[in-house]
Amino acid sequence: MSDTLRRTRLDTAPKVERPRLYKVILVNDDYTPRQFVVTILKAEFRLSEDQAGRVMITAHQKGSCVVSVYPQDVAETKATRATEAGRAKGHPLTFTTEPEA
Ligand code: TYC
Repeated sequence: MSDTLRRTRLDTAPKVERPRLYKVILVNDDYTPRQFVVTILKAEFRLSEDQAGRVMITAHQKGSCVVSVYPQDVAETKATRATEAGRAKGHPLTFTTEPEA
């Protein structure tokens, strides 16, 4: 390798940016049973019973609640799977995603 190339590489600061994270958001509705929401939060997002209960009640009272943050593809896959699990049982339960700050 030429000196010119070597110097260029050493002078270049490594640009390793962390991928942007996406929030998965639980949206309240008037129909999905509370216990079903908790079950989905535990199964799809690996929340404990306590965490799932708190996230569910926050969404119920405030309209929505951040469940967790993940890289974009993971966030979208989990939101879709969790929403479809509700649809499969006839519930309007909805999870959305949005970029973190
Ligand atoms: N509001 C629902 C009820 O009273 C429970 C619920 C909570 C549904 C949170 C969705 O994201 C939700 N049965």
